[in-house]
Amino acid sequence: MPLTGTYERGTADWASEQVDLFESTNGAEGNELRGRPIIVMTSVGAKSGNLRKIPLMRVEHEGEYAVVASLGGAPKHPTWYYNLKANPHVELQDRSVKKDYLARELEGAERELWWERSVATWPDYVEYAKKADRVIPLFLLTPITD
Ligand code: F42
Repeated sequence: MPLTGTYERGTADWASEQVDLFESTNGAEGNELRGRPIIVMTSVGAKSGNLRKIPLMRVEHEGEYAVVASLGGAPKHPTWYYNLKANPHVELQDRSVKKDYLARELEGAERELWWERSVATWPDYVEYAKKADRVIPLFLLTPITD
């Protein structure tokens, strides 16, 4: 069941502009960052209830995706972290394919497995983890198949 609501642009212009390009070309353009693939995730704002769309690095394995709340190693979580905690039903578009997913924050061995997969995709996450004085949260997005 796709998400419905009013799209409210984020305040990171560079990211919102990448969403614009990605969506206007149905994922054919704006689908990379420094040559590495990205996806666009739509979540429901924890406070606004509006739709929030953000580009994230593409970390995929057998139809499931991880999203990494790194925010470039900032000391605080990105606000989308709180959206997923409040509203775990998200949409993810990978190139031209958009599906519904349930987001679950990972811990322990499961988190380690997906952290390795994330770093293999985007090695900068290692630097971000050193810089941030917090444990960078990972969510696993599992397809909703109803
Ligand atoms: N960010 C990552 O954290 N990880 C990545 O792997 C990543 C990859 C990436 C690739 C390409 C690209 O262009 C950007 C990339 N980013 C990545 C940046 C990412 O797209 C986001 O810009 C960044 O993570 C910050 O997300 P944010 O949710 O903190 O957005 C900020 C900029 C924002 O828009 N804030 C709004 C504001 O008004 O301050 C609020 C947004 C929001 O969701 N508000 C909630 C609501 O209710 O609507 C309330 C949330 C709450 O409870 O406070």
